[in-house]
Amino acid sequence: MSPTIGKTFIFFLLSILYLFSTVVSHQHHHPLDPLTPSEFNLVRTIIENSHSGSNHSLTFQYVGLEDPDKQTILSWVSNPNTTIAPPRRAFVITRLDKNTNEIIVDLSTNSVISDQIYNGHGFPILTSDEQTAAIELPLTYPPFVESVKKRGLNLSDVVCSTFTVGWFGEAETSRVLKILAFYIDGTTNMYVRPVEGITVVVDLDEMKITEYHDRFRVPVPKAEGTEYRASHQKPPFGPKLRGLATMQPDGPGFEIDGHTIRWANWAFHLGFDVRAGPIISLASIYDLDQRKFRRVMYRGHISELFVPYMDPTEEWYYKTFFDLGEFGFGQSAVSLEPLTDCPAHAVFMDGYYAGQDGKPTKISNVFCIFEKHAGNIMWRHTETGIPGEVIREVRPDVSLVVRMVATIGNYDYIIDWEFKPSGSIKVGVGLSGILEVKGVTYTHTDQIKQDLYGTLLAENTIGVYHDHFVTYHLDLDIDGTSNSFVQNNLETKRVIGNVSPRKSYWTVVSKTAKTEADAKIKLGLKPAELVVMNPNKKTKVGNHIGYRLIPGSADGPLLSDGDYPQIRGAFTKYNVWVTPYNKSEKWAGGLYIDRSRGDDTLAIWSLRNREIVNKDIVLWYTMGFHHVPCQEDFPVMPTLSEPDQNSTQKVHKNKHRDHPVNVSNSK
Ligand SMILES: *[C@@H]1O[C@H](CO)[C@@H](O)[C@H](O)[C@H]1NC(C)=O
Ligand SMILES: *[C@@H]1O[C@H](CO)[C@@H](O)[C@H](O)[C@H]1NC(C)=O
Ligand SMILES: *[C@@H]1O[C@H](CO)[C@@H](O)[C@H](O)[C@H]1NC(C)=O
Ligand SMILES: *[C@@H]1O[C@H](CO)[C@@H](O)[C@H](O)[C@H]1NC(C)=O
Ligand SMILES: *[C@@H]1O[C@H](CO)[C@@H](O)[C@H](O)[C@H]1NC(C)=O
Ligand SMILES: *[C@@H]1O[C@H](CO)[C@@H](O)[C@H](O)[C@H]1NC(C)=O
Ligand SMILES: [Cu+2]
Repeated sequence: MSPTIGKTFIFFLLSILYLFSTVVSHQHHHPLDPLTPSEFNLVRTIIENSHSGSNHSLTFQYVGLEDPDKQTILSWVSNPNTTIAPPRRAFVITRLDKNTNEIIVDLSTNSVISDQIYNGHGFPILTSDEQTAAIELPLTYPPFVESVKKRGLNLSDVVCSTFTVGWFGEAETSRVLKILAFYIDGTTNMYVRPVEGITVVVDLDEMKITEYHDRFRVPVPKAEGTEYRASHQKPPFGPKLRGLATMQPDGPGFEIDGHTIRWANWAFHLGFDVRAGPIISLASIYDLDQRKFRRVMYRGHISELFVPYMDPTEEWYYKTFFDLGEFGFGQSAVSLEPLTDCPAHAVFMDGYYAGQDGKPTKISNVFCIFEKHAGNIMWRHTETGIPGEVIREVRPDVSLVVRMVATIGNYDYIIDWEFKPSGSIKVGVGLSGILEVKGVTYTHTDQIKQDLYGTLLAENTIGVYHDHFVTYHLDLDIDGTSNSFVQNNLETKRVIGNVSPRKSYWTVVSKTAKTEADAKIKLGLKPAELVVMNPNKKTKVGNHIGYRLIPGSADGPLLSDGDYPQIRGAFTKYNVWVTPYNKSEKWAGGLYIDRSRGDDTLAIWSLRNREIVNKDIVLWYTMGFHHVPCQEDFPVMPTLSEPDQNSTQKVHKNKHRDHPVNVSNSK
């Protein structure tokens, strides 16, 4: 039976060790549990008290668990009954008087452990509250009101949205963002109806408009044919599921104990963070022979999502978003709908984050957890070769899925962590939602004589070319902390001499990466297996124990290295990087990425070229997609899922439609 199940990792062979005994339930907290609502309130009180006198303008930009050191966690996990639980601490980033402060708060002693001003480049995550405040500003700003009137539009049908502005070599940067307007009369599909030509710049620290331009007018794309709500579609509109549902009369096959989830041979901890969204920790797999859990992944999460658009004109050039570090995947998470976002038997979990005022904000049903069975076969064999017998063995393909959806403006990202009984972990991203489009005067491709940086999707509507680079931080600890990164290269060999009718064959030549420089890899250039393995452990027959990365879409950046967005997004230059573990290296684009200058990225850290042989190492993996919008992406996009599809296939082209669309539009 082939062990090749699952797309992103294959579990090789199990051998010995690591006791990861019963994961604790009698303790109040697992030390990796996200902060609770009362802990958020406590953090707020402690910090406000420490700033008494000047707290009127204090804003909480980030509040999250300050995770204990790995060694502390590992010794607690291996002996939770006798080890004292590590102290609960919060890491907080505030803005006060135009300064960014980094604060560590201890929740057992109610004290501030450290509080320092950050003096480097870049700014923290934007809060929802400040973005909500910013989009109100244009609606009462006389020049904007005048611009709307001049276009013959109704102000009450104008809605605004926020856009980060990037960094393009400016010596001085402040916390500003741009506001763009959209028109909603007659549709809810606002993002396909941009009001072009207007630029509004808002300074977030002042919370006022600091720059305003109205450079040109083009028609707002029309509302007809943009509606996506099923209730507004002409029948027959389907397919209808006719009561189809998966049933689990005996309840789900998994167990949730606080934030620890156990299913089949898996156990892991699921955390929620306002920046990362889901964080999977301490994933380990039960070894039936050894009767113990063995460690696979200490910590895995999405580290950054870089989305640069390819239109260099005045109104569009700056659109080079870093969705995690600017908007927050957790902050952008939406409540999942039972029966549509997740199947009937899913179990839901809520998530909490601190609002700008430090008070806890709840996202109900932020995660769903379910056993997935799509009717597929995991493994089968019918044996008819034995006289007098027919032996049939079939195993259904069932896996455990943890799902979250982050809706960042127009785009919806469906994040799945899928655990398979084979030992593989599959990370999946579904790209859905609505394209970010540009309004133009053109109504037919015959009129177009110049590069429009995109595809004409409908009258007056260009879908602008762009990329999505999803970078994962995967701190694998295969059967222990000391691991190596090995490339098994498939190399063609000539047959020398007259020993065989064959002239050639291929074989595997393994190479262990010595330093970080050896492990920077652009995928797809040569056939190789990429394995994180434990050089200190072997199977009974002597093979090493490891996990292989089975990549999905491997597109790399096409921007020039010296282009500002690419300097900031330099961590996308290679699909794979390996670094030695360092607790502070979590965010591939840097801790402060809004207006960053690329001086705190994975690409910079790796220049130290540290040793990575038989060390605690972290694997960074970037899935990339070049998105050339096609007419079928309008008025909504078919969901593109990775890594479910052929990596060389062009995004969205010729994909089946699984969204309501106006078919007469797509001829
Ligand atoms: C400022 O902090 C003090 C505690 O020192 C608190 O009593 C007060 O309510 C805070 N003011 C605001 C506006 O949050
Ligand atoms: C820890 O204590 C609990 C309850 O007292 C017990 O059931 C469990 O077996 C203990 N675990 C270990 C690893 O000693
Ligand atoms: C603006 O709204 C009013 C009232 O709803 C409506 O009568 C008018 O036609 C609208 N004008 C435009 C240009 O859409
Ligand atoms: C579909 O699109 C066509 C062409 O844009 C338009 O005439 C028609 O009204 C649309 N139908 C619906 C149901 O939106
Ligand atoms: C960990 O990484 C940070 C950021 O790259 C660096 O400043 C620090 O020196 C590193 N610590 C160690 C022990 O290497
Ligand atoms: C993916 O599709 C391309 C073209 O459609 C084909 O050449 C390639 O072999 C496929 N790759 C895989 C892994 O199926
Ligand atoms: Cu896209």
